Amino acid sequence: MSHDEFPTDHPAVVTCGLPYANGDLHVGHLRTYVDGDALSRALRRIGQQTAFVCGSDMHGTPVAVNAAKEGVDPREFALEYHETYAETFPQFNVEFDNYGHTDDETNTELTREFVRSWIDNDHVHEKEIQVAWDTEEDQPLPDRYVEGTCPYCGEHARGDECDEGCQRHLEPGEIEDPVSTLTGNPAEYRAREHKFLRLSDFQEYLQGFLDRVEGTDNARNQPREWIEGELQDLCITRDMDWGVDYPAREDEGAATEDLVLYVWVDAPIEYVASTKQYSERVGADEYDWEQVWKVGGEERHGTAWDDDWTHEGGEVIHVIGRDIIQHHAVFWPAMLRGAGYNEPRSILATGFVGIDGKALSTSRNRAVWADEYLDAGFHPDLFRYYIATGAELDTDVDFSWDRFQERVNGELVGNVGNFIYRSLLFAERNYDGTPDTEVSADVQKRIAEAIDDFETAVREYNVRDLAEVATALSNYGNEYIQSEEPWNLVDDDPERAEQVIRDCVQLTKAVAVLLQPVLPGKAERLWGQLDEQGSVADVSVDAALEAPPAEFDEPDELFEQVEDDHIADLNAELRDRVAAANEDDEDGDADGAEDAADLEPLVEDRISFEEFEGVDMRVGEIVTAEPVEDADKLLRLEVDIGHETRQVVAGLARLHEADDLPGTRVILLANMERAELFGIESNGMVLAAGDEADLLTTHEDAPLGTRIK
Ligand code: B3M
Ligand code: ZN
Repeated sequence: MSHDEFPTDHPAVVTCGLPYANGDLHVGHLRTYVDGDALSRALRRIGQQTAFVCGSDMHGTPVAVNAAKEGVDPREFALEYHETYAETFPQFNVEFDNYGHTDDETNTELTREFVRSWIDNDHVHEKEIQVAWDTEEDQPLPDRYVEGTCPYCGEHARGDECDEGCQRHLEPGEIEDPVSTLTGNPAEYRAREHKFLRLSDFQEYLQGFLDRVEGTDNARNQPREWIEGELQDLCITRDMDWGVDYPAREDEGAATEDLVLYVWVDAPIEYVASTKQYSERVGADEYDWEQVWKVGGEERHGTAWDDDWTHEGGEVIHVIGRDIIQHHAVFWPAMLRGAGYNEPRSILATGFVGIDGKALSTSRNRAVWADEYLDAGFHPDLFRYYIATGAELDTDVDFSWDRFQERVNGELVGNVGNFIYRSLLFAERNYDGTPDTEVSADVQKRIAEAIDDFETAVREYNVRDLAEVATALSNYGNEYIQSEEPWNLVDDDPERAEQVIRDCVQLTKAVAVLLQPVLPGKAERLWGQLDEQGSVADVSVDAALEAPPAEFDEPDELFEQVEDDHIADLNAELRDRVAAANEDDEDGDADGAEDAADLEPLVEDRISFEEFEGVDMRVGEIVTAEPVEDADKLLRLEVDIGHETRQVVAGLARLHEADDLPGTRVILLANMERAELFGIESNGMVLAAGDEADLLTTHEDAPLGTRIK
């Protein structure tokens, strides 16, 4: 059973992962919202009824911990960030139809309904578990109050997520070597009663769900591994004050009074609550949230959907960061199903944003902040274009001011802006607007192809292609006008000149329509330059083929050149900031302790020369370097060590650009035990120093394969 092609007869909702209301937004956060916004606009362009909703994530330890650091009440703290976000998104032309928050009444009420319905349907049970405890503070340590080692991959992890390693969700009590983030002391484990959602009730259902869900490959494939074997129960309560109270039944007793719901319970329910608020505002006749989320509701509950699944609800499309796939592709569908709600049609998990070839790091202040971008005076659409077209949706994008300048100047100013300006200026000067003739068959056909490509891109959720359809069309226009040289034709062959300009004005209009999802502000301005009535946000893609107004005024340039000086200043600012953050670390700043070049103590035990001789290190040269699918940190390398070329999997992806590595001379530990990482054999180890993986090398030209002694 597959889904109907867009546009369907059902309303759609596009949602974006909710930002925790706990700090400033940077370009890494913005990616998901830009992609979600562009996709929702594109769906509308092809005639799909679509709402675009989101809200701030107000609860949980991410908010509580940061509020406590500032000594403020978490509600007050979160509300302030919520308001900032609500203002910032539109400044990037990210325009939600509704932007709520998880602490508002619609959401808290709906959350209680969900949980009660799981209880009524016998999916919730109570269990005694071990929770981390700080003995000095004498308090429990939920989630971000504790850190330790991930039991699945051995990386350093937070209490409820392996954020630096395998990205898995961790249940209370699972983390190894727990340490309190409050005091830095090792934590103890203590027994507590908690409530659990029995995910194993949904095991078979989830198999079926993963077979039919659409979206990016990472979101559809990674969860398969997580649902192998019996699914672990999901602990849905926490020992905390800040959050939605657990909606206990009378017979559940007083023990539940201190429990709030785990933040990942009420957070995704905000997708539904925000849709509901939108629907209540515009009226159910215009947009009915129940039709999207509830169709099939109660009576469906308890029946196996795997075989007889039919699509009755609306089209629910989640755009999220790729670190929260498990929550959306495993927990959330089970939560929905357990309460009789409709399931997501698609999950799009976006890649991360790096800065200048390295991972974005807020602790090192290696980030470009939302405010900083806006203060630099650049139009939001330039950033949107860069991010949306910088890579496929599920792949990481690197942000650098240099590349930003290069792409804006080359693609937007040089290609799109240039074509539009010369076409409209020529049209206005010679014909006061659109020449009075029909579009040529060739150009008509070329635009029709672009519309097809656009529709395909939307159906494949390919935001990158969406924008590129318009730039490719403009490229075509540039070549066309260049080869026809209408400026020479006006006197020699006025009819031909008229034809060429008529075509170019049509191409300009088509560019405005097709560019709109990714560059909504610029498209609107272009629409105005053509003296079109109404908003380009209200037309369908077919408008690309409709005649432009007969008259319009002289245009002005749509895009401005980004100047070298400006970019040099921004680069210097970023460099100084990163350097200052590193210095703070070296001064022993407590917050940055993880980043400081903490020298490990020298190893006391001496080894014999024979033991050293057992270590076979060779001079090598990296021949190829490429990312490893689904492993953010890893690169697959081929290293030439004279005798042979070795395949090595190395944790360099966040610290080195794969493209820069070939040709680099390195030292390879050649008799390292073989290992298998993400299904790839690693036959050796590349030596590197420190957190930045400074690669060891030789300084003269010892031949490849030379042994290090
Ligand atoms: N607030 C942010 C994150 O983990 C988290 C998302 C909730 S989406 C329902 O990326
Ligand atoms: Zn892990």
